[in-house]
Amino acid sequence: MMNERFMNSLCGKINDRRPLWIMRQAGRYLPEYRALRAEHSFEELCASPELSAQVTMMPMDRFPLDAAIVFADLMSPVSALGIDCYFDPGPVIDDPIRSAAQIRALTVPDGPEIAPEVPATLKLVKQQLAGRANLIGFAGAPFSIAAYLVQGRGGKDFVYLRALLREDPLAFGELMEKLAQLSARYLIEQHRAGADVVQVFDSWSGLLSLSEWEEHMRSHLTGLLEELRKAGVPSIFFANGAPHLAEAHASLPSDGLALCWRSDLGALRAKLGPHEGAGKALQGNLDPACLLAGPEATRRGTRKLLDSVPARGHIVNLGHGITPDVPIESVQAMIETVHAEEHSD
Ligand code: 1CP
Repeated sequence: MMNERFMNSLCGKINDRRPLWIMRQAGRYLPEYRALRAEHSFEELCASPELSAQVTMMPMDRFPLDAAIVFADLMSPVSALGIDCYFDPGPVIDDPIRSAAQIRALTVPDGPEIAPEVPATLKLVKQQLAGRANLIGFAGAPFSIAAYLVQGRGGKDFVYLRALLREDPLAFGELMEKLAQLSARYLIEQHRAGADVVQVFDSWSGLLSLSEWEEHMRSHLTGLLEELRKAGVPSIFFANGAPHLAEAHASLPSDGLALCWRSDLGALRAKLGPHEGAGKALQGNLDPACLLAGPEATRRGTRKLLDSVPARGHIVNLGHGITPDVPIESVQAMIETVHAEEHSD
């Protein structure tokens, strides 16, 4: 049976119920993932399309989710720029990009040369899904990839990237432009390989003020999303930790906007107007901490979310990735609550 609920909601069509998937649904909260990780490093999993496809399918085989997201990482495409990146457990770059000369030296390769294992994984997953759920490809937004490239590892405030912006805005802009190109080419290849839609993850966009974002980021994100539109690739833009940018993000040329739990999706829907074909799908945004709090708290949180956001054009998800220590019962409670909703609009 074909399941197009996710794409229907993205396009603002009426559905029998709201679609649901979970950011980071293929990860460490699953015992079968932890078992596979006991045998293989994260890099080994990512390098093998067979293993990546197996991990992508893990949550799909366990739960009736409406979309699968390809197993890869935000940093998967950067080796195509000639940058070495490894995981401990998050991304680490021993020789971070901190100078204009390093930025100038980066060249963006053609699409087929960018992380070819990811399109190869998508082809395998597409076959294995056989239409029972939609398939999502993804890449990082320029600012969020740069956060790791410039800092050298994960963090909370990415002060080296913000320092680069103040010290040399031209070099910062060149880095954003190259990373936007990289993501656009990579995402078009993922769509060709079978992704129905692609999600652009801007995990660190909230670190800029609205005026800095308007001055330094809007044009790069618009360029990236316009390129996807021109190539016929449906897109969702995800912004974490950036409620002050929500309306600016809503005006970007993406088909859907996903926000973290700090934003009020119902209030945003009221401002944007209904999604009836022309318009924007909204995705999210249950606090992942509800799942950690257990199945009862998850049911309450999910019901509240469903009550506060009109069903049409709403894709249910968490506001950020599922954390490794959540009980599986909480995931089941979230799914059951979404499935139990009486269809109202
Ligand atoms: O098994 C392990 O130890 C590796 C843990 C892990 C996993 C499962 C990492 C390292 N990445 C991933 C997979 C991953 N990463 C997916 C695949 C889909 C899925 O699991 O369902 C996706 C979409 C990502 C994207 C990603 N990686 C983002 C963007 C989304 C977000 O959460 O904001 C970011 C910021 C990363 C960086 C990253 N990779 C891994 C870790 C632990 C981190 C965070 C590092 C940090 O900032 O501290």
